[in-house]
Amino acid sequence: MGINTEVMRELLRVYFIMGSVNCSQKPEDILRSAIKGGISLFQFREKGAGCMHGKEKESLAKKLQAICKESNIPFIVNDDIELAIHINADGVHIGQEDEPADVVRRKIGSKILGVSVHNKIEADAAVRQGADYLGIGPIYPTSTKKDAKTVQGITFLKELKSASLQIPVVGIGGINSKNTPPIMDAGADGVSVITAISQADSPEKSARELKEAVMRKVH
Ligand code: 3NM
Repeated sequence: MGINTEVMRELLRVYFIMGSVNCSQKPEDILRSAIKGGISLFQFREKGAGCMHGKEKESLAKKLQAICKESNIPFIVNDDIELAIHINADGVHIGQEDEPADVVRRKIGSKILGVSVHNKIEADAAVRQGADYLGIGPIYPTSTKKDAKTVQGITFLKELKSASLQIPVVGIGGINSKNTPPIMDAGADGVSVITAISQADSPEKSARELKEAVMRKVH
């Protein structure tokens, strides 16, 4: 485990994820605005058609990392463990297609480790292998992740809650401030979003509304 469980729960409240292809304005501007609105955690996810690679990707990662640092927002890297280690990110988020969580845990030491899971077997394995939090999705339909699994609603979140899993959990997929309440009621510690913030006219306002929706329901 890389981080105190209660601190992790607080960081998951409004978890903003983005890469250059998700942004209609400059990524740096969107991130600054989202931070003003009250996001609690940021993930750099440079994926999808037309995304950056190599040095260009690293350069954007460093710029966004520096912006997060100014505001003490932990900076998580999606999938790219080498990049995360190279730039000394605060953590990594991996899916089931990536290296096993225990292998990643050994590579990253005490950095934050998030794992996407879709059923109880994957969840139990991720916990055993040293995950700090679980990502559960897609809760609602999303067009952002082309290879997203079947929409699962809040069923799996509820199952995890009734299993009394102690690990912090965050919902993902098609989430906005309006459809946040059921996710929190089902036992999530917070919501992670791409479009709701990255494509908003005002990322700041959108982040603030998400935070308000989450805080009304914090357990
Ligand atoms: N992972 P938006 S859904 C990155 O189900 C990601 O694991 C998902 O984007 C999963 O907030 C998703 O725009 C996309 O729907 C989330």
